[in-house]
Amino acid sequence: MTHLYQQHITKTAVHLTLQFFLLLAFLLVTAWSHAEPAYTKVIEVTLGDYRYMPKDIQLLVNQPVILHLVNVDSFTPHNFTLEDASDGLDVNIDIPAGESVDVNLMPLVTGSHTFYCRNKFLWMDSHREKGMQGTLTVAPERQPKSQAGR
Ligand SMILES: [Cu+2]
Repeated sequence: MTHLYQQHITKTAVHLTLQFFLLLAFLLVTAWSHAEPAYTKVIEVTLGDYRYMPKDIQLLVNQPVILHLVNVDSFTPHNFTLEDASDGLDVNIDIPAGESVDVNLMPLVTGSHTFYCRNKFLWMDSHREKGMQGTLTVAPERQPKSQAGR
């Protein structure tokens, strides 16, 4: 008898604890999703083995982003170059081996641009010739519903 009673108590306690954690999780998720619009989108790009990952980057016009460039190579320094000053995209930045650099971008015009690594070691092929380049595409802004008819 006593054994059954205790088991019942324990089960109730487990259920209450579970419900508490579910409620907590729900509140956290709700708070998180409401906080989302406040921060600038971060796009992580990995540099290593003469490649960018991803090699295709999609942006929206007039939407600021932070490119988080991570050089995962142990010894090879890399670079990220974009030459489109008129489009709000003018970058030439070195990322030392094993380090990361953040770049703020504000694309002003839609279009497609090539980015690449400027580095070259002695007589060897440049990193770009080894395949270290990619495409950054700026797509039209999503229209707010109130302006859809314009
Ligand atoms: Cu490189």
